[in-house]
Parts: sequence; structure tokens; C-alpha cells
Amino acid sequence: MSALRTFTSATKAVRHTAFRFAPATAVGASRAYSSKTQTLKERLAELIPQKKEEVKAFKAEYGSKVLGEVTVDQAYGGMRGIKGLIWEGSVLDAEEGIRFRGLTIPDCQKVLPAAEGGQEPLPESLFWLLVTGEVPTQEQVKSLSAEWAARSDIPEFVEEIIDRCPKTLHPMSQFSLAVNALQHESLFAKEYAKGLNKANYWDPTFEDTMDLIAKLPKVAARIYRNVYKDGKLPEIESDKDYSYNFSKLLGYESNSDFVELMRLYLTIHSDHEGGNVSAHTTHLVGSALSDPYLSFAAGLNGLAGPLHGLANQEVLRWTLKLKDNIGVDASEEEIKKYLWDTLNGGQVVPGYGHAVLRKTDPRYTAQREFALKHLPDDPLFGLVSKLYHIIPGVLTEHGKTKNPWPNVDAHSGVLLQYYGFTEQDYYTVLFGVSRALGVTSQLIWDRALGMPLERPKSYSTAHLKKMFAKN
Ligand code: CMX
Repeated sequence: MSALRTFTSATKAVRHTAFRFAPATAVGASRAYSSKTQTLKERLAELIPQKKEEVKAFKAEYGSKVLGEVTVDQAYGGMRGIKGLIWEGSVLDAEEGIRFRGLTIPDCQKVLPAAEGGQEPLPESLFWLLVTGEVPTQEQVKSLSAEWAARSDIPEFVEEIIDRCPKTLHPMSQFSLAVNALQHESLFAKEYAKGLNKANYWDPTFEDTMDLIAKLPKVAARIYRNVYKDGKLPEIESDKDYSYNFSKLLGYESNSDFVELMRLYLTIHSDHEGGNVSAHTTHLVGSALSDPYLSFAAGLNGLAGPLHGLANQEVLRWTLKLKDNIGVDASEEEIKKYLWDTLNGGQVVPGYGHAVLRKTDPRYTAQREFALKHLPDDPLFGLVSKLYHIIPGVLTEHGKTKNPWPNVDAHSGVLLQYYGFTEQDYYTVLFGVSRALGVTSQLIWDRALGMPLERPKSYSTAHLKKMFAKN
């Protein structure tokens, strides 16, 4: 029902009714809204008791079912494929890629509210979907934009901490530092210290999450302006959406295509089920009842690793180096040689491969489509396209990687540089702002469902030998 609600604007009505599918199946998808202007928190408060009952009943019936067995290789192999986490917002299929509450990226592009005159889904609408399992109305999205704008100010002492960072401190380290400092504002921490009933954990977690997401653009843009510009920040506009305001803080709001890119970017980088490093870390740290600021800062530190989010910075750096070495019009043979030099040097080809995916990442495809629409003649996009046709073959011949296809990070840099946003070291911060939407929406549900402290079992090699060695 909720996914089939009509939008008020004519454009949205077309977008919406064109797509008929079973509503996103998670929490309470079959319930109609009691009011158009119902806030996210009000809707969440309605959904939590239903979801708790649903999980309780499901566990009572299926709690003893076996999800899988674990081999010694998996224990040594980064726990690949071990099924032991619950993540409500999204599920990743190795072939198809990500679904947010049952919706693929093209589904989201069809049914989630966009900005007036825009095409790409608003991250606000994706957040609503992740939290509730429901497609919001245009009004609900607008109210979320307004709420985030209203909560966006950051304390002076956090500004001072950012301003004191040397320009040489990596933007991700500054970002993590600032998010840790924002913890000063945590309502969850304050309420817990007073003695908070477990049944109410979700409420201050929700408030912290809303504050945190709202404040990230000012934190992130302050870092950007300090490191690469003159340190001055404009005011945001309270009647504009999150991505417009973030673009404005960064200095790019006058280019409406860049703002659209930011909407797409913040939407598709948000969530990638629960096992990836940033999501799992946030969830793990949150399981100790660390508040959303501390939990998310921990996740950011994982995102800052080159095998995870930092790959977007590495990709553009690697591509520009390739261009400097062999030129943007390099032949297939020259590119192959360059690739083999990377591989023979014991380095990974950044932006390719994935721990779960076995096909081209639909997040890559969405960005490629954006490029085909907005920058089809950009020479670097031409090079990235050429690489897309060459790298999988070379990686397959190399014979190590289980997935030779590109992931999300292989395409974001070329889009950003086209609009003059060339500061590669900063790219992972953009990923981080987006990732907040996914990991904090799960934290809300972790607290609502009373998820316990996470504590898997580990063994030493000596112990495993004792378990399996023949007498
Ligand atoms: N280039 C070269 N070698 C690669 C490779 C790549 N792009 N991807 C995987 N391999 C290698 C691995 O290093 C591994 O080598 P060893 O056996 O020597 O350790 C082997 O192939 C098998 O790895 P895998 O099972 O295919 O991949 P993993 O699940 O271990 O790792 C990932 C996944 C993403 C870390 C890996 O593919 C990689 O390093 N890619 C490049 C970095 C990157 O783009 N990261 C971003 C991922 C998306 C994100 O989180 O943002």
C-alpha cells in the first residue's frame, strides 16, 4: 500500500505509478499512513512494536534452523560467506547486487522522490526507506530535509578542533576525529547515564542519528574548505534538500548537475548489507551500547582503509598515473602492460573485485549511466570505459581475484573530477557522509530490537589443531 501511494506533483505521479511492485517487504510495509505529514519518528514508533512481534514469532518458529556451517578456511579467510549477521536495510546478491529494502537501484530511481526538477532519488527518501521499509511521500521527504537543515549546526569546539588540524592530516582522520568530538552531543549517552529503560533505547538513538546525519555536511565541508580552500563556509538554506546544501557548503551548488550527482552519490553509497567493514564495525561497536557518534566514527576508520572506501581515492590516482604514463588515448596493448606492471608489483587494481559481488556492481552501472548522460565526451570517462573493457580480462588471466568486475569505487572519481572536484584525498569523506545513512538506520533497529552485545567465538591455531589432528 505505502509503496503505491500517489505523489502530489504530476511528475512524481508519473514516476510513481509507472512502477508497480510488491511494496518493500520489511517492517510494516502493508500499513497505510494515518497522515501525510506523519514524521519519520512517529512512523517508526508505530512500526517498532509490530517488528518486535514479528521477530519474536519468527525466532520462536525458526530459531533453531541452521544457516550454514563454518570451515577452517573461512575462519582464516576473513569469514567470507559466514552467515551470522542480521541487517534490515539491505541485502546483497552476488550476481544482482544491492537491494535496499527489496528495491534495486533502478527501482529506487523510479519510485523514490526526487528534488523538484531533478531525476535522481533524494538521500532523504532512501533514509526513510531504510528506516521504515516504506517509500515516503514528497511531503515526508521535504519534512526530513527541513529537519536535517534545522539540526545541522555543529558546536564551536568541534569547529575549533577541525580548524586546528594540520592540512596534512588525511581528511578521513579529521572526519573521524570530528565525529568522535560530536559525541559530546549524544542524547543516548546522557540518557543512559541517567538510567535509561532498555525498551526506550531506540528513542535517543534515533535522535542522535538524526543529529549526526544532519551535522555531517557542515563537518565534512569545513574539512574540505580548510584543506583545499580559504576555510570560509556559506550558510545553508533551510528550504533546500540535504544534497543541495552539502554541495553549497562545498562550493558547487551553482552547477545543478553536480547537485544531482551528489543526490545519486549519497543514495547509492549508503548501505551494502551488514558484513562490509564500515557497516559491520559500526554495528559491532554499537552492540556495546556505544552511542551512534562513537559507533559511526569507528565505522569511518574502517571505511578509510584502501581495500574499502579509500579505494575511490586510489582509483582516480591510479587512473591519472596511467594517463600520465601512457596517455588518455593509450592502446589496449599499452593498457594491458600497465595493468600487468601493477599486478606484478604485488598491488591490487583499485576499484575492481569484491568480497561478495561476482558481477559488475550496479552502483558502478548507475554512475556509468550518469556519465553517459552528463559527460559522454569527457576524455577521462572515455579512458574509464576503455578500462572497463580491458581490466576484467586481465584480472581473469591473472587468475587470483574471484570477481574481475568493477565495484562502486571504480567510477565515482571520474564523475567528480569532471565537475572540477579533483581533490582525491577527500573522496572517501563523501562516501562516509553517505554511509552514515545505512549504518545508523540499522543502529536504530539494533536498539529497537534489543540486539545483544556481539561476541563471536575465536580459536587459536593450536586449539584448532587439537580439535582436528588425528591421534
Ligand atoms: N587486483 C588485484 N588482485 C586482486 C584484486 C584486484 N582488484 N581483487 C582481488 N585480488 C586478489 C586478492 O588480493 C587475493 O589475493 P591473495 O590470494 O594474494 O590474497 C585474491 O585476489 C583473492 O581475493 P578475492 O577473494 O577475489 O577478494 P577478497 O574478498 O579477498 O577482497 C577486495 C575483496 C575488494 C578487498 C579486493 O577485490 C580488492 O582488493 N580490490 C581492490 C580494492 C578495492 O577496489 N576495494 C573497494 C571495494 C569496494 C568497497 O568496499 O568500497
